[in-house]
Amino acid sequence: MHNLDQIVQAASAAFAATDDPDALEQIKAIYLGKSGRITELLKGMAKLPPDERRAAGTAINRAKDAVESALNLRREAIREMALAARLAEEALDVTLPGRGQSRGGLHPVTRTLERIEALFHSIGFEVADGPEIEADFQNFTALNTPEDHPARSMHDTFYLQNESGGVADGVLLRTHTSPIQVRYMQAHVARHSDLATMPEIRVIAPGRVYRVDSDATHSPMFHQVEGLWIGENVSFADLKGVIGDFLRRFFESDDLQVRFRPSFFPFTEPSAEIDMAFTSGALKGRWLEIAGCGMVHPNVLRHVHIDPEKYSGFAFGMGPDRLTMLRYGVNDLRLFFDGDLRFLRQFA
Ligand code: 2NM
Repeated sequence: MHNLDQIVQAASAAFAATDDPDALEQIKAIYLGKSGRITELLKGMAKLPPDERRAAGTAINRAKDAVESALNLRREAIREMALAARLAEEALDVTLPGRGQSRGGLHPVTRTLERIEALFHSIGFEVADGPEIEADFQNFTALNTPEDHPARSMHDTFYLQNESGGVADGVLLRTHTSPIQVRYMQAHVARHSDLATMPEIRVIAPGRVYRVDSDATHSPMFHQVEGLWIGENVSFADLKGVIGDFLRRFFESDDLQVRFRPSFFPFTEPSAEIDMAFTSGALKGRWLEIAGCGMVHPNVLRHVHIDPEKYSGFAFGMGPDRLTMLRYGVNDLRLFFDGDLRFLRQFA
């Protein structure tokens, strides 16, 4: 049957001409499908005289087998080509040198903050935080800051804009971490309805603060840690003890002197600057301004509904950026905030 050989040849050629699995199945249908060429021949057998049917059936079935085996070979070949292509594409050269992993580290100011938190935690202080976008009440009013105080001016404080570009009413970037302490006192009072038996407040408030100021020793964003201890009979003597112990533990040295110099803050009365001098080493004998402090002003206590006749307390605020400069001998504050890895890696 000459015609059958041609069909097998044509099918094999068509299979070989494609490397697409879907196209291959479509070509299969032309030959072996419901009305494919081989199938039609098989159907046509019914019309043959009975004595020719057997030979025709054998020949057609042999052609059908040949087309099927050509199809199977091509299917296998296409599968192997696809696999080879995928292996080539996803090849991984395990002999290439690795990219390496660099070691991370904490920012030097973060290390100082964690150190301060651990030291105060060890003497019973809680660590609190609060929003960096603050309200005028918590940042200024509750802290006994007069309406006309220069710190409230736009020269010193970043105020947020409202949608029409004007100054949003009483919304600002906190200028110190004191509003954290105000919020802490408000929450404490709310928790303890019986103020006569309210437990002591012992809390430190570390965090970022913002002021309109920028030069070698001032950054518009810097850090503060403030501390607050409120109770019955908490005195300035307690303040001196806490600060002196803290500084000796922070600098890991007993070779230091601490002095309290009269000063002024709206939120404390009396108020003082805390100076410190090492009595040995490279900085020996130089007095360094290290913090501000004082007894919490009665008006501050009244603003958070604590009775100043029953409770008193001290507060202090220090600059961990400056403490970090002293501890590591860094002379330019801006190095901490430039993000230069050559500088920062030295602390990792
Ligand atoms: C300072 C100096 C003196 C202070 C006061 C308060 C609060 F909330 F209790 F009133 N917190 N921090 C304070 C007092 C801060 O920084 C130089």
